[in-house]
Amino acid sequence: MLKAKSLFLLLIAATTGLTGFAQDGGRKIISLNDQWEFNKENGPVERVDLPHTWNDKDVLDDVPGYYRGLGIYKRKLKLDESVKGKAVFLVFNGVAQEAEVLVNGRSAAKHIGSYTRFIVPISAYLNYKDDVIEVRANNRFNEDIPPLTADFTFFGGLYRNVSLLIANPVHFSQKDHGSSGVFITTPQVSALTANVQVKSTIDNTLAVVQKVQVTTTIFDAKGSVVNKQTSAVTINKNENKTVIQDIKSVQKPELWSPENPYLYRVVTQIIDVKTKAVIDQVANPLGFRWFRFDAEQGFFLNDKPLKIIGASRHQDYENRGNATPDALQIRDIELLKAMGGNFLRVAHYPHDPQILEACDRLGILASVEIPVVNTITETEAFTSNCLNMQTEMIRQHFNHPSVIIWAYMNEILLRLKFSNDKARQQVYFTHVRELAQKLDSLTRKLDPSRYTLLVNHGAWDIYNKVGLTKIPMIVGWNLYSGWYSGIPEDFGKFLDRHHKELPNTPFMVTEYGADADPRIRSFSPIRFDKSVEYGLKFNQVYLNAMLSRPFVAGGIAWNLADFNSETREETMPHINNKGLLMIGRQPKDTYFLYQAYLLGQPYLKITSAAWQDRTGIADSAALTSTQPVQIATNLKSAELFVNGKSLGIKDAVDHLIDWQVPFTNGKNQLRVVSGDQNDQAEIYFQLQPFTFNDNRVPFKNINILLGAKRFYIDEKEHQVWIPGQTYKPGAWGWIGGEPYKGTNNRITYGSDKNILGTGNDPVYQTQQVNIKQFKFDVPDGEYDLALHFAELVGGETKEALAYNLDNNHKKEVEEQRVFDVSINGTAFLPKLNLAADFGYTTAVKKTTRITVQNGKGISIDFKPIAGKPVLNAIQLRKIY
Ligand code: GCB
Repeated sequence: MLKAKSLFLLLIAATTGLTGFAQDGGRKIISLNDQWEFNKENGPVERVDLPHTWNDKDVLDDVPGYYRGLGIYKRKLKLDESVKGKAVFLVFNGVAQEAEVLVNGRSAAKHIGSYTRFIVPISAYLNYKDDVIEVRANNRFNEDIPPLTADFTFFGGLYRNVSLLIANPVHFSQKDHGSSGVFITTPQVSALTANVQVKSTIDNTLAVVQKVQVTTTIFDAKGSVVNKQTSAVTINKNENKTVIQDIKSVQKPELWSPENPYLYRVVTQIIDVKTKAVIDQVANPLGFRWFRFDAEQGFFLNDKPLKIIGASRHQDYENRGNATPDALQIRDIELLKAMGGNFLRVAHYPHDPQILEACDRLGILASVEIPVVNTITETEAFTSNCLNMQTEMIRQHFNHPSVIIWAYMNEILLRLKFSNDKARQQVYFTHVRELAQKLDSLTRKLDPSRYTLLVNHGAWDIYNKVGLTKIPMIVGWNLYSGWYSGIPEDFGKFLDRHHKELPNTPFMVTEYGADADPRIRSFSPIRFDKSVEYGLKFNQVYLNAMLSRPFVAGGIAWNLADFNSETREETMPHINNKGLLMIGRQPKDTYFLYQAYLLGQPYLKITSAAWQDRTGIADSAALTSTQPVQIATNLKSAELFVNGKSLGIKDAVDHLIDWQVPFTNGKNQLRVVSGDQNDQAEIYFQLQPFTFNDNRVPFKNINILLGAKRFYIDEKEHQVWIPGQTYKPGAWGWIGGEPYKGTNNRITYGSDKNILGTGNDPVYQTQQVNIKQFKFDVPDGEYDLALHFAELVGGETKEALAYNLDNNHKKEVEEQRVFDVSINGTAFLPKLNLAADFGYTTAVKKTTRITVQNGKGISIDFKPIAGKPVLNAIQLRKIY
């Protein structure tokens, strides 16, 4: 019965993010990621491998929403007779979000919640011949399961690793909330000596008493045994027994920290007393560290002050939804480390186990939270699901030295329910407070060694009134002054307010960020323009404010990378652009800014080097166009060379240096130097003539945005769009009208609506309203002209979305808009009615070839018939 011989020849072991095992360790873990059949309810069957989501494609289209329903996965299990008598389990690292597991058609288990592991014992259902597993996963809306609403997409599916665990009948408990069954703490720890406590629970599934030994061995990073303890244990039949081992006085433990993430390995074994065979074995990480939060002085790790600076992360990836393979998950933590970050907020739900393992290895501190976001449901089922998720999270991730905080609520009063019924609202607030209190108490009980955290948005009064700032050990504030409201400089005032009014409560800035679409650049950045440049300014102000205030324990950027959020529209529909990295993890300029702020070694980087194709209008009568170039550095000063010529040495201000660079037509070599550091970039510049009669600057083509002060780089078609200008004789520009300013007093930049029928939304999201004319004073020749329009006003009133910049969503006052467009006096688009002819917020592109003759240039006239004519963008290309 307790034979340790390897019996599972057909099966190949693979990584699972589960605790380790050894070949002779009595258990086998085999990946079941391959060979699944999948179908949506009533849909066609396809062959898939895991990780898999059924929403990876339908979040990419222009159609709002995504499939939220049932998905059915089936797979054969090839087990032979030799497995009979073993304890066989299916281990699911995460299924979104309700799951039922059937074995040979019989229901073996159900699980609620997308983000935690569950383990299903299946021995009782197996025939060891032609076993079939079926997983019925459902990501429908269920009011009893958090998250109810949130600014991220609730992908469905078997989106994390699945494995088979074959254990002996006596094994470390698989019944404890998906945990390893072994829990490690360091009740006493200092640089001189430490005590380790190992609590293991063993299941005896046999109908006979078992006498075993439990042996715990601590190995150092080199593999040498540091300490070992063996306990004799007798376990009654069908008993579940907990063994506590106190390993005293580990001398001079090497401490774990971000600079030196020294990991020990704790291997716990169940050993057959008679045969000395290892019946079961698990390994867990161990880091020796201690920490505290202080309301006055911030955070301390191993008694040394440490400013927490890091980022939050969502688990999805470009084109893959949440089905992100292990290697890409781990790479995120490497990118965070390479940025100089020391903290990961695992938001807004527990991530794949690989994430915290990587944090342990790389020295990234972490907080983990359950997905109770925005609102709660006042039912017992909701409460019990929350408590269960919190328990699963803590039990499953308990042994990670990187984890220092358990959190449980995010911006729970973001949308105030029952605003029209104050009495009812008070009842709701009471329920919220009670749920917070329950989660906090549970957390302190399950893990007294870590801190609890509750995260609020910047509405100071309401969180204090409801009492949510009194419950957790640390308060988190998600602050967006200078984005959703106010100016970046308000941020510091908020920090000071907390310090003054809650002087005994440690706090962190758990979120801050501004959208930055890397395709958008601006030389006069303003709020909501989505430019990378605004993002840089915003982050500078925030970093300075936090770094200069010791009482701020830390700041956590929102977000490490852009992520899917189906309900968002804006310049990149369905994506939240607050990442320091893009959704495919390419760095944005803001990522480089963080490196400049945080890295210890000398750092020098041309931030916009990735913007390789630029265009701009020649400085009057010159053969250059002057545009800014920025570098990020932690050095005092640097010198910039353009095509070998020095532009002088400049000092860094808040880790950035700006130069005004006179770009010439064609290739421009940039080289920045400081001491022995340097960085280079090659920028291809297309010079636009200041006036068309300047033969030294031949005109090729120009792409112009109207109503915009931003540049837009269409990386797919390699087109750079520049902001429009008022008409200048001899050159080009618009006459008449004003930039679109939104409706209902929305404070947006242009429109924040998804423009249908294009991936180039920014081309259509701004416009000149009431335009009279657009002129190009080009010389005679053949030209291709393209006019771009979109009706930005009207259309369906969407449900108010908490996060879209426009959360006003009043029905817009539509006015009839009909106008004639003529080119050089000839009708081109008579009686154009964008809404009626093409639909609201739909990209309309009209092109034509024009012969310019008799020195007349091009003049496009807009004549209103009803309402005000508009033009969103215009392109001109000279053919010959
Ligand atoms: C928040 C939320 C987060 C959003 C973020 C944003 O406060 O906690 O889920 O994604 O703001 O970008 O608006």
